[in-house]
Amino acid sequence: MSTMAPDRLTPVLTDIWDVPESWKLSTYRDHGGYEGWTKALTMAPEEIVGEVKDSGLRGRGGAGFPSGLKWSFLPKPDGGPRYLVVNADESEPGTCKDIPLMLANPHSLIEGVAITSYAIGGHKAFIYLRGETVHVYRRLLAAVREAREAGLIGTGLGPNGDYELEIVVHAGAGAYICGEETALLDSLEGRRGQPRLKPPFPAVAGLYARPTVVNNVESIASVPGIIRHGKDWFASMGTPKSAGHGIFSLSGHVKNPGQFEAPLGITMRELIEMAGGMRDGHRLKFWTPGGSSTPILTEAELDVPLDFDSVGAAGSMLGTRALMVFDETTSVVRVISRWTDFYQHESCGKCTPCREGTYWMKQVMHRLEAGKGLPSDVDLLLDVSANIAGRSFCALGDASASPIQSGIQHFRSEFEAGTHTPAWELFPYEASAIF
Ligand code: L3W
Ligand code: SF4
Repeated sequence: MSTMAPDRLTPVLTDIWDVPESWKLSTYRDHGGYEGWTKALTMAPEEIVGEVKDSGLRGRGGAGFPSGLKWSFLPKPDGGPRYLVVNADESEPGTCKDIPLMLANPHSLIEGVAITSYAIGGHKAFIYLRGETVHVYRRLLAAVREAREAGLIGTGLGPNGDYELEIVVHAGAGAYICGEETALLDSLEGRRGQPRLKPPFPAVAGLYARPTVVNNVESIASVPGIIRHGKDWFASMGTPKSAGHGIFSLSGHVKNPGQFEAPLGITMRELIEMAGGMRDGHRLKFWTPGGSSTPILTEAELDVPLDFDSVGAAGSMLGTRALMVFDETTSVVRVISRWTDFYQHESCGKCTPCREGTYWMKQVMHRLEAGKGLPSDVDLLLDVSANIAGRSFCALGDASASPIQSGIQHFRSEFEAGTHTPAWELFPYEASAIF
């Protein structure tokens, strides 16, 4: 189910989600599907890149990097292959937008893959999916088959019949780190998924060391609308530096959790209203803008526009717009302890600060949760997290530190409540008194 912000925008990504059999090619085509692809095939590839660049589309996978700019980083064609890889490894705690999108309207992604591949001069594209989501895997496979049978992908495409495109759907083995783009590429190549050193960025040396564009599902699914309706249409939504619309996934203590499509720049207060408000008789305690990886915020930030710059200025990150809502019944220590378990489990082990640091943070969080922490534990957490953030090989390390640091910043007393004064400090003795 998707819900639109009233009077804010005509639904775009979620427009047919509630139509019966929305995932079928016929349904998508009845609602203008593949018109963007037909139009794109009459355009020069560089014209498409320019259109997406000027639309202001920024990556929807968390980092917000300008999509058209990323495509333009690809070196000039040298006759060798170049690839589009779609990052469909959605697994950020709280994020639930790419999987519903692929289930409800897989053809919007496939159309975006076709347009993007054509724009970058690629003939083979991969959709790297989280392995556990078998139902999504089947739906994508069926949709790719439908598109191939309808002559929308495959061979003999375009007015001159000289363009061809193959789409491969690949199911990973289910590791959060494989959402990091270079770990994803290693995994796709058949290796253990661990991040690569950047630069070189994938745009220069990606899959099989060839130029590769890696984009999130929602970024790619936004491309058909831009081509169909034009860059100005897209840029007219959102804010000047965070253009367009996006899917916000709300979970937790609201009355109607779910996906809400809205222009970037909408506020959390408005989104909570769209979700029916907080549970009856309860009030907001804290929330996350982009899942557990982004510093938590409180009631004070309810009116911050949810765009890349404003959320950054408020001390957090827009990230994947995974808005987890917690009311006053929630123990902040317990929540952050669960998230720390997650990061410790998902740490790939490649670098020491993250591998060791997440382990120690987990031990300390468990002590505090059980009310058996030492008085020095809160400062110890700050010390360990400061030695992970900015010192790890990839963003997972930084992400593991952010809930602890922001949690202590906002709710230090709750962490301190989990400490106790050890017996040896309550009853100090001089060793000389015994011997
Ligand atoms: C060429 C340059 N390309 C940057 C490209 C780069 C990548 C994109 C963004 O992390 C965030 C992270 C999570 N030449 C380039 C260049 N690029 N400079 O631009 O790169 P970057 O490094 O800013 O971010 P990232 O490594 O992609 C993503 C946050 O998202 N996050 C996590 C989301 C989790 C999921 C999931 O569940 N799968 O998406 C949530 O907030 O913490 O900060 O393509 O190659 N000079
Ligand atoms: Fe692996 Fe963590 Fe280091 Fe990233 S920060 S490379 S996940 S150990």
